[in-house]
Amino acid sequence: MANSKYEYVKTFEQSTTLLPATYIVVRLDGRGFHKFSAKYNFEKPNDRRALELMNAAATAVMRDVPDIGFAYGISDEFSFVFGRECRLFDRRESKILTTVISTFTSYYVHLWSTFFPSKPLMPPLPSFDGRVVLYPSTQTLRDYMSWRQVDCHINNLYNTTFWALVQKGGLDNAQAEERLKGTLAAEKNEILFSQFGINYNNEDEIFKKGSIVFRDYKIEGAGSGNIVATPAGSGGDGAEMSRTQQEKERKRRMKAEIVTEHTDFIKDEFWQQKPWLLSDTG
Ligand code: DGT
Ligand code: MG
Ligand code: MG
Ligand code: MG
Ligand code: MG
Repeated sequence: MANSKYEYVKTFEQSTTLLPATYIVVRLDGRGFHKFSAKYNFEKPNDRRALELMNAAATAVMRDVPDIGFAYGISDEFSFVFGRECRLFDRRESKILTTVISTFTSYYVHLWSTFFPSKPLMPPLPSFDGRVVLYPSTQTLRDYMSWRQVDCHINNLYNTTFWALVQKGGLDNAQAEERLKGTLAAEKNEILFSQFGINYNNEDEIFKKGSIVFRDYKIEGAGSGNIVATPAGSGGDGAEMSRTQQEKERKRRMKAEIVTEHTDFIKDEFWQQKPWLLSDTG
């Protein structure tokens, strides 16, 4: 394209390049979902259809953006994790963030009617904001993940007890809030059990643990037996991959089945069983 006298305006463009060798986390969150969930009568405290819609949208994002290693969702939020060696968009922050947010939002709207067939979406339509956070080590990334899963647990125990007091215990919202003020987890468990016969341990895992979405190479490799899993976005030994290697890795990711689990990943076991999710170089 010929240069025009206007081209100089490009020099005003700025972009942030994300630090190399760090995990990239994009966390998105529904805007005003307090109101949005009320408008569509989401079940309280948890609406399974709403959570499954979030998971379906996240799965679609992972299919469209193979560089994403895995994702974790609770409530109206989802965190997408890119491996430390990820080269997507030369690690330009705005490209990565906006691609994830807009792809997720599109699929959320597109898939809405599958999960809420009798509730057509009407404006104001759902939207999501997001941020990028970098984690320099596997430990800090795992602590980030654990922070979100602990949040899921704390919120869910609170909400489950709160709504039991309101829906079954006849308290109004303010009374339920007052009843729970300052209570520890054990007390909430006790209220649930002694007052309502609910054993919190038997609540659905999707509510207690949230949803982790990842590529399951084991299932894919079960037949051929020779799938060598490498950590997300890396050459396995921390070395830069050649172009052909990168292309091969990309194809392998695109072929892998994307699965959702509701499982504890604060303990080591989950990560040990899926070594391709984390780079183990520190
Ligand atoms: P924000 O994020 O600052 O724009 O504002 P909100 O209203 O989205 O607040 P946030 O993200 O802190 O909290 C999520 C809200 O979404 C919270 O009010 C509860 C609601 N929500 C999320 N999942 C469910 C669900 O499964 N059932 C119901 N009833 N509400 C839900
Ligand atoms: Mg927010
Ligand atoms: Mg929100
Ligand atoms: Mg939220
Ligand atoms: Mg363009």
